[in-house]
Amino acid sequence: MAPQPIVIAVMGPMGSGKTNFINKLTGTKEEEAHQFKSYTHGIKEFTVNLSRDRQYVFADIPAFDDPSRSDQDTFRTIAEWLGKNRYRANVKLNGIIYTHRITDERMSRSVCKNLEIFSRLCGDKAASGVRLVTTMWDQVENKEFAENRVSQLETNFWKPLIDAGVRHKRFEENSSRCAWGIVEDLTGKGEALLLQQELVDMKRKLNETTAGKILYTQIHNLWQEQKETIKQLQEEAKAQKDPELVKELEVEQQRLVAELRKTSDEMDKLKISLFRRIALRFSSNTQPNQTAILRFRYEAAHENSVAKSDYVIFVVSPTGAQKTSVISPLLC
Ligand SMILES: Nc1nc2c(ncn2[C@@H]2O[C@H](COP(=O)(O)OP(=O)(O)O)[C@@H](O)[C@H]2O)c(=O)[nH]1
Ligand SMILES: [Mg+2]
Repeated sequence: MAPQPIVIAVMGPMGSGKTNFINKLTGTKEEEAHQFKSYTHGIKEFTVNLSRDRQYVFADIPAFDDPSRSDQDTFRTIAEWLGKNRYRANVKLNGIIYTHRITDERMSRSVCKNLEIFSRLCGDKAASGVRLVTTMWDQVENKEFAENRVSQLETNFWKPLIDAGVRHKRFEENSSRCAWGIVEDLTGKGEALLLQQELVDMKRKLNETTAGKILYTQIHNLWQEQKETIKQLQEEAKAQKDPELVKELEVEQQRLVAELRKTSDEMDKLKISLFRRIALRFSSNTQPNQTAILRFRYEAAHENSVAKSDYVIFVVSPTGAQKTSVISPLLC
């Protein structure tokens, strides 16, 4: 039987160096890399044969916040690739590289978004196969600044990942040697990512996964900000006397309303229905039973354990009146 390839996914925000890193591993410039390239579920994969019994597959995973596609699309593409293609066929990732430009002076919204979804998608169990890779070291002019950035990242933004066992590596040279140095110890058998477990083992829908819920929260926050900006623009336009400026404000307002509509559509696609939300309260019990139902009722009765956004439904009737059979179908 042919040995399984070592599969490594490369993730990170747009422009953080994913494709460049893979190009260094395949030893080619992008336009020459066709001989290695294939698409699986919309994800670009590059295969490198080091020897007859050692084959690598590097996957160039699309970033969130790409203006050319919706986050929902990106998320579905990643999930299909991770879930259906690999995990269901019992092929786990051997490693995940997450790239970050060390030259970035601050964490932009987009960089934060990518990092947050990435960490929720991985989960703690897979941490030993994850590498946070800082790129652009060869472009660093102020070494002290870069070292300060590393400390800030390690003690702040990356702390939960590092605490879970994720390691930071520097792509110091923008060379093939350096890229291989980073991936060479990623040969372990690999652990399932949280997203894979949730989608395949726990049969969750995409929007019900931990990463899906975070994506929803982020889109919801954006939607609220957009709404607030539109309101401010309306007030400004009302107070403005100069007709030219009023016109400009109205044009901007229209543009934002169109954006708000798009955000709202994305949000709707990720929304979890009321019944599914109730069902998910019980989903830790694969065999829903009376205890789970009682526990839920108990939690609901305690003000502090119910979030404002939770729906609480009491099912009350005499013993034997089929309460469980009414509730159970909601739990699958
Ligand atoms: N000098 C240098 N350039 C880099 C490095 N990483 C990425 N780049 C360049 O930064 C740009 C964006 O990188 P790319 O790999 O396309 O980012 P992606 O969107 O994450 O795939 C490209 O022009 C790369 O050649 C690096 O470590 N050093
Ligand atoms: Mg790229």
